[in-house]
Amino acid sequence: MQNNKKTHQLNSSAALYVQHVTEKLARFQAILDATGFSEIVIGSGDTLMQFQDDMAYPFKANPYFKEWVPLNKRAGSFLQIAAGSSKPTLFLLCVEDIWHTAPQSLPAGFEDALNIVEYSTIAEVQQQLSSRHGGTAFINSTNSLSVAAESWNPEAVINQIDFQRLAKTPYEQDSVREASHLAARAHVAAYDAFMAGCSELEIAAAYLRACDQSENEMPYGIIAGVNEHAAVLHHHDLFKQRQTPRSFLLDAGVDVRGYASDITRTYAYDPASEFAAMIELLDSKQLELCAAGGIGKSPVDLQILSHRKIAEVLVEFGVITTSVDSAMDIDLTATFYPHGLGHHLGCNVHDKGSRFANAKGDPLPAPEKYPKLRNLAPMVANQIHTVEPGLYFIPSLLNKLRNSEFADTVNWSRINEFLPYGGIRIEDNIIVHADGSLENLTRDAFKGLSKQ
Ligand SMILES: [Mn+2]
Repeated sequence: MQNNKKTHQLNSSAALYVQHVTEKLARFQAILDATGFSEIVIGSGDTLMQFQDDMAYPFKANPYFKEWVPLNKRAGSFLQIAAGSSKPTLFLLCVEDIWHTAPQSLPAGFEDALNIVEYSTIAEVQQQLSSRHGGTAFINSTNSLSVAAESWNPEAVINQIDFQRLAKTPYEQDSVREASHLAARAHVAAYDAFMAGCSELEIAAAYLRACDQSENEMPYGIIAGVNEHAAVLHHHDLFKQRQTPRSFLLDAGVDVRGYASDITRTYAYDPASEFAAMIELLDSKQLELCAAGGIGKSPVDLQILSHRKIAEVLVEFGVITTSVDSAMDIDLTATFYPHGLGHHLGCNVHDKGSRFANAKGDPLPAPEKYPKLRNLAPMVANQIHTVEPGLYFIPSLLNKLRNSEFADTVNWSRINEFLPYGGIRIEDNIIVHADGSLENLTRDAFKGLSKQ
């Protein structure tokens, strides 16, 4: 029974993959037409050696390659997308190697979408490059095919590729959906480890075991903050010492076929604590923010709305002593919520393309109040977004506030009560469907599990 189910899943993702490649071919044909090149060749990247050592850094294929081919461990591969061709050609490096395990291969059925050529020297790939007018645009971290400088990562091509990425194919959506299911299960295992009093490193080990992945396979480093560490936005340096548990923030995803889920949950050890109530209120605000998205909605407007929601939580818990409106006027929430509401998600965890006004790559201006905001373009159909408001008690930012003219707009004794809990972030991944509906991949993935 189990086997049948597995076979069915493979078949359906292979069918989706064939459809994905067809759709990407049409989009890249438009890029070739717009930029005048006769082909685009994308390299997966090269193995990078550590300085003065015979050890390599862990290899990860770049997102431009992963967008086409789910081989994220295969260095030295090239995908050739030629104008007018019905299939892209995948060049795979195949040399005798007694030191390493056999290289990663494509999932069953995926090879139908590609012409596959095995090569042993780079000259064999170079011989296949287009000699037609317009020539080859080559996308890779190094110019390993020795194309002319102006044809290596041409900005016009890169911008067009980034822009078309905004709308995700059904295959891409399915990959992030599957990555959400795997990650949700692992989040619950991590929660159980936290409640058992485990160290941050032990919690991360429980997470990896539950999703059956290695640390190098994670789409980004696991952020697992117990107690005050929940206030460190990217707490990657996980502690080995066990601590008396109060709070726990876990930001971790899973990679499926090169596509990431990106999920954050925050838990209180004591469900009767005020911090638990604060998490619950922020959770309801986060759901309101998820529902506020949609086709044509501006991430900038949502960013402003998210600051209002954070102000509402701070007022409710007596952390700030001003009204929501005056907190917005003096930008008081920036002390407690110093990051963006979310980002576009895909084969880059922070996927590209959402800063552009058009396919040419003309930049959209960031709002004056949030100059670092990267998510600027109105949402489009089939885009995947993260929604991740946060509320933290970060000592360095609080010290700045204490030394500012607005020091008396907060209740410092309340802040001292919450400081030992670090902070809260709740992050879901949402598909904005073409029919206007919103699919919350993360909430769906947690349904039926023992912890949400
Ligand atoms: Mn995120």
